[in-house]
Amino acid sequence: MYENEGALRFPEGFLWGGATAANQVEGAWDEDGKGMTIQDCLAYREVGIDDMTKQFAFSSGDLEEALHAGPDANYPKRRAIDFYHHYKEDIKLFAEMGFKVFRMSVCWSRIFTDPEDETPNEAGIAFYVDMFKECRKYGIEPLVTLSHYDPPLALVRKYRGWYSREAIGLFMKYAKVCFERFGPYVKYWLTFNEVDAMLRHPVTSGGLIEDQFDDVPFQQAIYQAMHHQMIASALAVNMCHEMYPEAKVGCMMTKLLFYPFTCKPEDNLAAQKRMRSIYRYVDIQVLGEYPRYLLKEIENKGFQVHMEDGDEEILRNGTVDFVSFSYYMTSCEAGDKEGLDMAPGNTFNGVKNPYLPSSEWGWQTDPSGLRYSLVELYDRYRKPLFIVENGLGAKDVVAEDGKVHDPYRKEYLKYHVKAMSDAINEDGVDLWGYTWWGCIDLVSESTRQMSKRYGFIYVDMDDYGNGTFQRIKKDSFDYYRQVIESNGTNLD
Ligand code: BGP
Repeated sequence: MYENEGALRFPEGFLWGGATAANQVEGAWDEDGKGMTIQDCLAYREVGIDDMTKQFAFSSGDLEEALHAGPDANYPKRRAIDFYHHYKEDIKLFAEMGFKVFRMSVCWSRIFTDPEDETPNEAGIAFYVDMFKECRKYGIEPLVTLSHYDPPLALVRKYRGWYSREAIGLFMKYAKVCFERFGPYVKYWLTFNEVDAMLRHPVTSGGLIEDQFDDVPFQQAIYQAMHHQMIASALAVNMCHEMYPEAKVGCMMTKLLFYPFTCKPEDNLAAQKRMRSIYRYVDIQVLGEYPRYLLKEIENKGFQVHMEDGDEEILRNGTVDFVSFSYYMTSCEAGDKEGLDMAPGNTFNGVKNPYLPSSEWGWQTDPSGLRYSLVELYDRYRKPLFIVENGLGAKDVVAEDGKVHDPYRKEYLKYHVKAMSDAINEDGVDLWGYTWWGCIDLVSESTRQMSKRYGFIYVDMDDYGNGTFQRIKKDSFDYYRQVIESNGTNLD
C-alpha cells in the first residue's frame, strides 16, 4: 500500500495518542447541569453510504420532534459510549497503550448550561478537571478542542447559531472559563474542529438551520457565520497566549485531497480550484487575513460579509501556533464529471480513484496522500503540523473467542505511519504528533452509527441503544502499543 523510502524514524518526544470528541463519546446528555446541544437533537437514520445529504438535512421540524422525543426515541449522541461515567477506565486503557497525548473536546453546554448564564456550571468544570488530572496521572498530555460540532441549542434557538455576532461574545466567555480553569493542566489547544466544515454541514458546525433563513440567502448566512468563527478563533488564540505564554493554540482543518482525474489541463484546473476551497479559512487562521480568492468568491456570488472596524486587526493578531488536521482518504476531481464513478468521503463526494482501495463506507484509503498532504501543508504554511485525526471505520465483530480481530485496522495504521516517517525524514516536515481518531469506538459523526467503529477498544453498544458499554481490547490495541513503544519503528 505504501513502502517507506527511508528508514522509519520519529523525533524524540513525538506525541502519539488518540482522539475523541465530547458529543461522540460522553453521553450523559442531561446530567449534572449540562444544557442541550444540537447533537442531542440528531435522530438516528438509516442512510446509504452514498447519500450523505440526507443525513445532514435538518429542519426546524426535526428540532421540534427532538424536543418532544420520548425515552424510546433513538438519539445516539445522548448516550454515546457513556464516557462520562467510564473515563477513568478508558484513560487507564489509553495509558496501557502508551498514549503520550489524548485529544478530546470540551462541551460548551456542560460549562454553561445556557450560554447566556452569568456563572459557569461547576459540576461540568469539575468533570473536565478530574479528567485532565486523570490524564496527567499517566503522563498523558491533553489536547483540547474548544468546539467540536456541538453548538449549544440555546444559541441555535435564540440567535440562529453563529450567524449572530452575539455568538462571539458568548463563546469568549466560555473560552475564558476553559483557559482559566483548565489552563493549569492543558498546554495544547484547538479552537474549532474542521473549521472549514460549516460550508458542508452548517447545522453541526454553526448551528444554522436553513429554513430559519428566509431574510438572507442561506449561503451568505454561512459566510457570515464563518466570519464570526474566524473572529472568535483569533480572539481565543490571543486570550490563551496572554494567559499562558507557553501554551500552543492550533487551527484544525479537514485535509481533503483531490487529485486531477487525468493529466488533462481542465482536470488539473478543476482539482486546483477544489483544493483552494479546502484552504479558504485555514489561510485566515494561519496567515491572518482573508485570501483574495475567498473575497473574490464571496463577491462573485453577489454576497456581502459584514465586517466591523477592528476585525482585520483581530485576525492579524490572532494567528495560530500550529496547524492540525484530520486525514482519512482522498479522491479525484475532473473538469467534466459526466459518466465518472463517484466515491463517498468525509462529508463530500469526489470522483472515484481507480487505483485506491475503499473502506466499507466507500472512503478511499491512501497513505501516500497523507505524505503528500503533509508536504503540501508544510510548504504552504511553514508551521508545525499535528495529525489530530486519522483512522479506519469498519464493522468489527466480537469473535467466538470473545476477541475482536481487526487486521485491516493494523494495516491501515502501519502504512500511514510509514508515510509520516518519510514526510518527516525525507521531506523535512515538522510534525508534532499523531492522534488516531476514535481510539475507542464512538458514535460516527456522519452516519450516527456505532457500527462504524474506529477504536482499538471495542464498546458493546449497537446502533439502536442495545448493549452494556463493556470495553474489549481489539487486536489492534496491542499493535498500537507496540508502535508507540518503539516510537514508530516496529511496525511488524
Ligand atoms: C471528522 C470529524 C470527527 C469524526 C471523523 C470520522 O470529520 O471531525 O468528528 O467523526 O470525521 O467521521 P465519521 O464519524 O463520519 O466516520
